[in-house]
Amino acid sequence: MADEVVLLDFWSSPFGMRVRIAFAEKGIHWEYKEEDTRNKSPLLLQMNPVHKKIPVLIHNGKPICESMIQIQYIDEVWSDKGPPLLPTDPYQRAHARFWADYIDKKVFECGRRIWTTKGEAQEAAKKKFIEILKTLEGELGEKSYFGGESFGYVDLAFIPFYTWFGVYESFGKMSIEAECPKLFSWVKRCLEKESVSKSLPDQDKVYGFALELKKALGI
Ligand code: GS8
Repeated sequence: MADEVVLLDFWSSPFGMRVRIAFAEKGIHWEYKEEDTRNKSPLLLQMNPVHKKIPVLIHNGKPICESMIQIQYIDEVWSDKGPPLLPTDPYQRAHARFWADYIDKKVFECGRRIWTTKGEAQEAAKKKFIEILKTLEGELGEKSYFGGESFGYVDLAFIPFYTWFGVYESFGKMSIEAECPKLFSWVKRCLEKESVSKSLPDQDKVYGFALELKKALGI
């Protein structure tokens, strides 16, 4: 029986982008279902009753929630397809999970504060955001990718936020490339991969979306 793979997603979600890249890396055929996160479908509420958030991966009718858990699931279920996303060594796996968790706890929320606040709150968010990026840049060091020579789990966790860099830079009036040049070289290296470039939306489109969202939220 052919696998039925469905992703409930929203185009500008960095979390959804992670899963799209993982599918591309593994060469998996999947069906994209766009959700309206302000008018959630009965399917989304049924498949993710706890968080009610996208992305949701539905594999042969069974839901898997939370993007990094989905990535690990994809790596385990389709271990015979494409390159491995997580390292095999337990210590290296733990290390990769630590950095993906750091990204999850820090990047989205601090980035959101840059484009949704003003004045002192915005300045504090900008300062914190650069600190977070510099920490990630330190972890990357001289390596090509976070895990070493090949693209993997931590790269996948972080690269989707590149599509939001234009939003952070415009609203925060800052240059991420000037602050973190080595991290920016890593971004360019990731974008050279077709699995990444083809899975990510245009920065301008994301910027337009953030503008609309600000208006809609009245901020
Ligand atoms: C985050 C998903 C999320 O925030 C993951 O999958 O990694 N930890 C989760 N999804 C958002 C869209 S992206 O901004 C979402 O579905 N929001 C709808 C809501 O909060 O009601």
